[in-house]
Amino acid sequence: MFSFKLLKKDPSTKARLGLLKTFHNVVETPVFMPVGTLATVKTMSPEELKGIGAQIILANTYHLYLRPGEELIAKAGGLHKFMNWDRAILTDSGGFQVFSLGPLRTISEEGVTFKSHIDGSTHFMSPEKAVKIQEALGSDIAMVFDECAPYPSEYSYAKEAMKRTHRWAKRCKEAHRREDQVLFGIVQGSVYPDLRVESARYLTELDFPGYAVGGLSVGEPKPLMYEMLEVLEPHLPQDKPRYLMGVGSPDALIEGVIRGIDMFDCVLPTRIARNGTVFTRYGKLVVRNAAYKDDFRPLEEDCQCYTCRNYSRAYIRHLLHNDEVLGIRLTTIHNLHFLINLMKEIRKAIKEERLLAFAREFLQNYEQGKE
Ligand code: PRF
Ligand code: ZN
Repeated sequence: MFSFKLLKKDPSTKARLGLLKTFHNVVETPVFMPVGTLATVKTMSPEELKGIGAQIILANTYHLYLRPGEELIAKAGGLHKFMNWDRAILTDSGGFQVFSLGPLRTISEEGVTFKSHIDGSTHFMSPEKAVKIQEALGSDIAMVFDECAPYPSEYSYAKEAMKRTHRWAKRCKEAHRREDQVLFGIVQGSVYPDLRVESARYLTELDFPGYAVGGLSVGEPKPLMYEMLEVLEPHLPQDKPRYLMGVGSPDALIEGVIRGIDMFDCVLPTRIARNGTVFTRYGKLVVRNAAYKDDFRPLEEDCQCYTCRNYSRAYIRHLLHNDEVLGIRLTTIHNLHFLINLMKEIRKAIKEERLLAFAREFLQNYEQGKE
């Protein structure tokens, strides 16, 4: 039931146009996946998300395991039913979240012992457990439990983390049972080209239905991230989807697509929306700023989103300054629409074999700024 079909490869870049058939819907790639950590894309109803054009969303194993617990979600009939979302869901394994806890965790070959960020209680997460929880959640796509080495990491540590990630990926694969869910592998290796190649080779041999690139966008300079994607590209199978984890700035989405990435997720659009920052074609705009006090233009001229068709910068700024909930809902709608629409334009440009020209123009506008 799950499949990935390559429709077209761009002749002048590594970009790909594809169809990802999940157990709930068919996803057009390249795609951006909004993040719904706690089984909700913050402030958005599923109807609104669909209205914006969201095809697949992400949820987090770590957070849902801690609260409300995967048994409760299974009792509700699974994550889709629990949150009333009938399109695809990808769950991240919790690897990244657990490793981000810093002093609150200890790693062993068996797994990771960590303290809950909610109440300080002690928990243990292993590859087998991460798979079991994701099976209980019932997502369409589950992720292996990996170790994301921080940036910067010494070569020796990055190698050790990568090797452990490989052993854990194998254990995840062996533990995975659900037939209406697929499990993706995660490439690690920090910013070391030989480790990245080794990781791609090892995981490809295990044969996953999709491959994620983890361990990037963790503080390294963007050119280094792009270099890693270029190093990896020839070593990832052509006929499987590739997912760059935790990347969602407009420029990095384009640069990622050009280097052969099909899927992205990031909290960036929803997070910055809640502190009053929005994407525009000419860069980010801090609508909270005094400059927009009596600016009655929409957040972005020509934007077709619900927010821009109906509300002004001045009104949204007023809402945000008074902590009115509608303010962060309106900025969230615009930011998600912006990225989802950008991916739609990218797909159209690939189809029409003008991706490079589109990318050049977009990046020039976005980086040079205006207004
Ligand atoms: N591993 C997992 N989730 C992730 C990452 C990773 O390396 C990243 C890195 N950008 C984001 N989310 N499991
Ligand atoms: Zn808009």
